[in-house]
Amino acid sequence: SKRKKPSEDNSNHDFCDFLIELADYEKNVNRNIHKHNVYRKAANVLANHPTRITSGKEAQKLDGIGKKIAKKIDEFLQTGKLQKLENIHNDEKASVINLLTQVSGIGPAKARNLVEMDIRSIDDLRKHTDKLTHHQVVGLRYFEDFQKRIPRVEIEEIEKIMKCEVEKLDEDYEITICGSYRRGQPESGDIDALITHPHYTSEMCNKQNKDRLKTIVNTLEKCGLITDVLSLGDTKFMGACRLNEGATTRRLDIRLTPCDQYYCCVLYFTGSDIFNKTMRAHANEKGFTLNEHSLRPLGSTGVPGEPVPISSEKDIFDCIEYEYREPQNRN
Ligand code: DCP
Ligand code: MG
Ligand code: MN
Repeated sequence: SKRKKPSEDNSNHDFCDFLIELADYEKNVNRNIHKHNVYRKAANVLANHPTRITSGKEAQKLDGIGKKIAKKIDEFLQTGKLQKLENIHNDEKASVINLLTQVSGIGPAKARNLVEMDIRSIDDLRKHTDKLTHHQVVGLRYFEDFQKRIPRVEIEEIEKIMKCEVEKLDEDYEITICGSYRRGQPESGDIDALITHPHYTSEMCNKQNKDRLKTIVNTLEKCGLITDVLSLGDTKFMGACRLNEGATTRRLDIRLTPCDQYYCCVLYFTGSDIFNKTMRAHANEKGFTLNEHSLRPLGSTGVPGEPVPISSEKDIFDCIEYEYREPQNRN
């Protein structure tokens, strides 16, 4: 999902808030992914720090916080604000670009494009849907709904319906809700469902498997859970769903994974994205390459070998000598 809200129960949440705002600005307005990642990483480190940081100097001792961010922390502690952010807030064009990127399907380039066509608000955009893709039109239709966080209990209810409906197709399907929900967060931005089946392996690629996800999505549409399709491939679905007719419409992502790739996929899809980056970098240092499909050794030439056989998430950690972390400790 697009809105990443740091947990408000950490002792450094005000620093996290401004760092995330700066991160969003770098990505959405400046299109500087490097700076975006630096700010996100810093916010993440502070969010996981057990005690209140009282100076930039103290912050700089933490992994992922450099001189420039330390200086911002000092400015914030001394003045209660950041001049850089004040300037950004006063920049109308930047603010609108940032707002438009909150619509599902609208990226930084499209947002800038729309602003250049004189679109200044969500209401303006609603008068110009001819300039949007299907994904963006649906994103705009549910703009308010998609901004709302999803409580765990609602995800549990949606999971029950999914399991019940998919079981009717084939009782061997396994569904795991991943993402921030699996990491134990009290609320999520969207629902990330991973589906696997014992007869679906990466070696087979026949007609029956090609239609598996489409058949699942079809069933979930028929029962009224899925309301809209944003995109649908053989292994990846993006769309919208709702618990019942009066309920808030939610973003739903589904991934279908072969059973031999299940653990790498569950690890990937559980995240967080920052955790994935860190773990993949560690895998590289240990001479492996890790992605959502497999863990493979890198030969001396850097060419990946055959996938390591994996039968649990912990196997992946063990193999690259990374201390195991439960999902709730992967935030
Ligand atoms: N993911 C990743 N890198 C990305 C995007 C996603 O590694 N660029 C992985 C890790 C995420 C998972 O996919 O945890 C699900 O992506 P989401 O965008 O749904 O993120 P979360 O579920 O973690 O948070 P939210 O509550 O905002 O949905
Ligand atoms: Mg999610
Ligand atoms: Mn998602």
